[in-house]
Amino acid sequence: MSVFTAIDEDRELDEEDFTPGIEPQATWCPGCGDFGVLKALKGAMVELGRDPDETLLVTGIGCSGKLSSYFESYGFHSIHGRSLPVARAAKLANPGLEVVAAGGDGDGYGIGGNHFVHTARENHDMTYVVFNNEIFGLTKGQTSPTSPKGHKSKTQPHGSAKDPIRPLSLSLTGGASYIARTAAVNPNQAQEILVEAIEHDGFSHVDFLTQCPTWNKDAKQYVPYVDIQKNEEYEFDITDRREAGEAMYEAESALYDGTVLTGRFYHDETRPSYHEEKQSVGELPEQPLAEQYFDPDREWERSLELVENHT
Ligand SMILES: Cc1ncc(C[n+]2csc(CCOP(=O)(O)OP(=O)(O)O)c2C)c(N)n1
Ligand code: SF4
Repeated sequence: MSVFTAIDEDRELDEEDFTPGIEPQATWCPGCGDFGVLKALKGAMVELGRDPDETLLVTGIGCSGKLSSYFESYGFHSIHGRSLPVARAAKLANPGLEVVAAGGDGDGYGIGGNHFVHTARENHDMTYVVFNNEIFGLTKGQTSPTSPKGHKSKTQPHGSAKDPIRPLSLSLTGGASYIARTAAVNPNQAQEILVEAIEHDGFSHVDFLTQCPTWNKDAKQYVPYVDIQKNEEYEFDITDRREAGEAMYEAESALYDGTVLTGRFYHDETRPSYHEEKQSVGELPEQPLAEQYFDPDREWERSLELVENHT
């Protein structure tokens, strides 16, 4: 529970509570998959009964990065590829916050790839949502780390010579304790997965397939998709690292051949989070940083002082 809670706890929340009172509420292109992520995230928060003022959404740069402006909660629109270090710092300072980080495939698997692997390795308790549209959207459709081999764009006019990154396998190798893939075209599954990911105590990685009708019209592989949990052919033990790895390998190989396997791939509920580990060896204070300087009687006074000192 955050020390900053201001909302009546008995009140029932709905999606409007996570909708900021600004116009326009989103400037993504018509048909953009990013709308699906926003909708699923709002739905998940309502289902979980999380208050906007107990939640922090940190984003990187890109069309996906705009999510923190379109979602009502504490928000931090950070720099390209750096949402995870910001999110980690905030979570350590105030573990009562529900922290969600988000960004594009270029943001998360390209420029922020190193942070991705190490945040997974340390198992920070947060949810990381990567909008995977297989291109750089905001900068007009250049080849990204998840673009298929041979993908032609202004940056790779003769086609990409590189195999795309395997984000699920990378995440597992890194050490993430919850890994799933979902798609904007499947809002029910997306919401279910986000609920599970947010509830999980540890690093949850959700690779969210999103369509970009403006710059990536060729990406048809999002449909039809298969939910591996609902298809006996793909049965495996989600808690077994080796079996999960094999399922991911299959999913990541099939994606570019047109079979989209979505669902939960790995769930380890036994591994302690970074925060728990550090606290158990006495490396983190009992009282989090955010609470050490919190004085409810002086909150507004201090805010005013801050504003006055910076104007
Ligand atoms: C350090 C840095 N390098 C490059 C850019 C330019 N830039 C802005 S958005 C973007 C691409 C974003 O693509 P992606 O992360 O895939 O997100 P999308 O827009 O597709 O959601 C780039 C390269 C930047 N803002 N900062
Ligand atoms: S450019 Fe693509 S990713 Fe960006 S808002 Fe438009 S459709 Fe969405």
